[in-house]
Amino acid sequence: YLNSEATPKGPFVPTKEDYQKVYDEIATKLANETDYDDGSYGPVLVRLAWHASGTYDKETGTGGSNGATMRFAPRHARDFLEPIKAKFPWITYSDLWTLAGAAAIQELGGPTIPWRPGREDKDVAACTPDGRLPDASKDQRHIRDVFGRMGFDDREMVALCGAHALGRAHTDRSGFEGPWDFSPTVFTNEFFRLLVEEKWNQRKWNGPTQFTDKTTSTLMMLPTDIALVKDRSFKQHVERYAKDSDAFFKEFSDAFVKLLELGVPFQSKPEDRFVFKTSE
Ligand code: HIF
Repeated sequence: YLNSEATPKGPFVPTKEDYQKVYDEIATKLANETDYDDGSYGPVLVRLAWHASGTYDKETGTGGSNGATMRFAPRHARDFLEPIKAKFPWITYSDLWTLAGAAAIQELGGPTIPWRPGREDKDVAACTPDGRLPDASKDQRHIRDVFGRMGFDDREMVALCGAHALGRAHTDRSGFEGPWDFSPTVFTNEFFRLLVEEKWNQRKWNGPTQFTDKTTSTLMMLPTDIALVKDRSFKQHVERYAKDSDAFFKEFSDAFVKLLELGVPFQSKPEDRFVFKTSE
């Protein structure tokens, strides 16, 4: 790719500063556009980054964010990022989607998510078969199948699940409804605290099986979320993260960095990752 900043010697090679500019643009747009859901597009960007990455299969080495081959990229997230892609045409979609997820977590008060570029966009032939993303109506065996296929252990699976502190479910998308906690635009360990401290009853409604908190009946847990406290091995990490926010932030960051890098044939080393500056 050649642009105006290209030197006569060769193509434009973006530096950390160039990627920080993309980060800053995402952060500014997140701060300015508060008309969505609970006031932030951040959660939907986190979900985009995870869905782009979560098709990875460690046995075959297929799937993952490299390629931007996700067939059902959610419209809200794509629309949000399209002007940023237009402004920085040198970034690949797969780098942009994952960078946006990392940026959203940092901007919503979460841990830093060190990130590095190197994903290429591929055509539709590289798409993975459908059905690699998890089904929220299932139990702990399914969580272990899906995240085990990506190469995660129990501790990492539970840490990742803390991202459900962000955002909400929508009846017109998944069929489920509601937020997981009272601050769905702030990254916290509330998901774990509520799982442990609240009593969760099955919601009486016509929709799919989901759970609601006894105290306010306004919150939601998916069957896969409740599975985390039904399973003894998972539960010990839920209890630990409910008590220790720092441990959660640290272990979540490590697991999320790993998620965003699955299947990417980087030329760079892990120590070359960029740590972006969060906005003021
Ligand atoms: Fe989610 N997830 N997720 N998820 N997810 C939903 C929404 C979000 C699962 C199911 C759902 C992860 C794992 C799993 C986010 C981030 C992550 C919804 C609701 C469902 C059903 C969608 C809708 O109706 O809009 C299942 C079964 C998972 C495996 C256990 C990750 C760890 C928690 C990997 C992850 O990072 C985010 C953020 C949202 C909120 C999106 C929004 O629009 O607000």
